[in-house]
Amino acid sequence: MTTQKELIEATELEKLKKYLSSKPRIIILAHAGPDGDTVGATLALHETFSNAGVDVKVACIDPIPTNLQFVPFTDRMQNDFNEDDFDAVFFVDCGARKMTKFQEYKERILSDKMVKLNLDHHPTNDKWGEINFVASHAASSTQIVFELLQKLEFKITPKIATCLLLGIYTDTGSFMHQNTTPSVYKAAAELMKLGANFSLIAKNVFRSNDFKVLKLWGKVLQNLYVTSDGAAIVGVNKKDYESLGAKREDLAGVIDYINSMPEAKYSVLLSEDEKGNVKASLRTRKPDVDVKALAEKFGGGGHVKASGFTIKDSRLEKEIKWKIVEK
Ligand SMILES: [Mn+2]
Repeated sequence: MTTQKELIEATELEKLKKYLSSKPRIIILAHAGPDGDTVGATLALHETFSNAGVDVKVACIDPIPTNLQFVPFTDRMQNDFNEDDFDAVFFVDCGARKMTKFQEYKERILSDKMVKLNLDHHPTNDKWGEINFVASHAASSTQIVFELLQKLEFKITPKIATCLLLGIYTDTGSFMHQNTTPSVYKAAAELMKLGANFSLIAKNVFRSNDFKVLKLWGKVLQNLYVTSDGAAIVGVNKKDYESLGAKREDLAGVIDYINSMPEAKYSVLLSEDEKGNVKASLRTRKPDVDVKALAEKFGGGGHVKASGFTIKDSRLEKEIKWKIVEK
């Protein structure tokens, strides 16, 4: 049995307890373009902290996506706040402060006058807070929040457990990514024991696609081809999604679906964005193929098995094959 390193450092926990006893007014911030992890983590923190009598609010600059509207407490998420009402910012799931996108409007949140709490699992997070709960070995921020709430002995209700399980589900790709460790399964099991509603999460997040998204995916799959050297390639023009009333974001996940073909050496999804650039997502399931190196040739980057790049001021043309041309 491997012993899993703890996610919460004792010194940081003591600092937080001491700080909370000074009755601060805290604003919890999610990152812009919110995903299941940042939404679940911030709302779970908001609920437990308020139940414990902490003066706390929660905000995200962007609206919560439709498929996450089912999450408990979403009505509390503000898209703005007054800096003077707070003493501290609790950044959640933000590798860098700018990920909240609030800094352009709120200078004080970055200033030294505001105490910064930093809870995150991104490897790039260099612990810039006054109090840090940063663990890159955690699969999700919600996993860190779960451990934090247990250590603070705050009550975890079934709704809070649902928020936390959501982040674990989404950041592990429903337990399919490499970050799915024994401790992830253990946390998920404990959250279910606490009453987390996993079928609600599965139904809304992984088994819910609207008509236009299905039509778009159909179009993408229809246009897919495999090159003579075994690359599965497809391109998506702006008009492909706009004509269906869909958005480029609706393509999220389609690359992993294409990459499910065992015979493909690697997969490439090229798509035009709204700003006149072509974006490429690359995936491979072959142990000897490095798509990061390929992306780097085009000024991009990422991981060995999943990477991407952007070609600015360009569009896609399809004759027999897709090609990227200058605008
Ligand atoms: Mn995350």
